[in-house]
Amino acid sequence: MNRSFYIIIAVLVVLGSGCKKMPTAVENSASVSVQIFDQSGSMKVLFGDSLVRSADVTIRSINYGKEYHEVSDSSGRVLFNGLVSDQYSVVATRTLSETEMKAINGTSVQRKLFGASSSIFVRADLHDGSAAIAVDLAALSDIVFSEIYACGPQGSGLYFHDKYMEVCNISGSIKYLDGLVVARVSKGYILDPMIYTSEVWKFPGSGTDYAIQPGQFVLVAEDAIDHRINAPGSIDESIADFEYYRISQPDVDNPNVPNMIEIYQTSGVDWLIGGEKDALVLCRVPNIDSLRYKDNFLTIPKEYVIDGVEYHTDPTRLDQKYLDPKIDAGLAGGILFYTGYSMERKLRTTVSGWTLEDNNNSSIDFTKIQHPTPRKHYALP
Ligand SMILES: [Ca+2]
Ligand SMILES: [Ca+2]
Ligand SMILES: [Ca+2]
Repeated sequence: MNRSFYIIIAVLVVLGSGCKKMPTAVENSASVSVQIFDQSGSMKVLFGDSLVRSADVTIRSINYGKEYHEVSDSSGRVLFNGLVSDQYSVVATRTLSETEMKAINGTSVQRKLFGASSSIFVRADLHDGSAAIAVDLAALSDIVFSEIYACGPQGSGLYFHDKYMEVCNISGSIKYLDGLVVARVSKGYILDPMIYTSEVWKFPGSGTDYAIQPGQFVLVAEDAIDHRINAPGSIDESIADFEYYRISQPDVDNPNVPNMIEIYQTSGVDWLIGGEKDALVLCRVPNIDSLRYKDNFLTIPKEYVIDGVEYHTDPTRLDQKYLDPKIDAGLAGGILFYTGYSMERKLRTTVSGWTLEDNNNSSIDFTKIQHPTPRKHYALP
């Protein structure tokens, strides 16, 4: 997924001139045509031009949350009708099969073309909106954040020790969690190649100790205990696969559950992600000792990021994002403290079963769920 080399260009061409009157058109009647162009040269090799055929294109109204999905035609174009006037985010994805990749560069390694924008404006009184999205080659993600539960349970006072993250292997083969880094993002620095992080932990293991099967959900708990004992509205996390344990603090350690390894954390008695808003990244760092401090942050090159999720109480506040939009163009969340809600990546059915949405846009990829689903998915039995 999040490789820095895809380029996002979105151009909105609105026909018509400076109309100062209020819109008079009927709502839900706007339309926008989106054309997808490939910058990688892949389509040119396969079809002789840069138009992206069979791309999955999803647009989402930023203020109303309505989503629309279409597949591009032979001219790389999709037309969305019946839209409400709003600002829209757009993501376009086109999987390149092993056969196609063999023709393109001889590798036979499945990839995808990916591009996105969060600044398409659609108005009901201006019917001829059109936009262009440029896509480029991106890696297919293998391990992603599948769920983040952070707000604390309902009806249990100010209890918040039951936070957890869950990851899923969405590739088709066995992967290993060993050494994967989880970090809290502190600062944006969109033009900086580094991410500035405050809490950095890694999975234990020396390479092949902790396998994650395709489709497996792995629970990484703040504390791997049955939280219902202390907080009736909470859940049992003694089933966790890993737990965060701060050896320097009065933290609890379930001896049956392997501990995450602390790399850098300056305060707090435990791994402590924000209850209402925060940003997390999952990184594959070749050599953890190579990471450098800058001011009070441990910096991680963006090219090491394999997934990132940002959430906020108000998911329309894209102006307040910490995380580079190339890593996560949107915001999950919409959840208040002590309401028991969680946020989980949506499921998409495929010819071979299911996968999780991964458009590098948490507004589209995640949904708010009433109850956490540790080691499971809300849409699966
Ligand atoms: Ca803990
Ligand atoms: Ca433990
Ligand atoms: Ca889950």
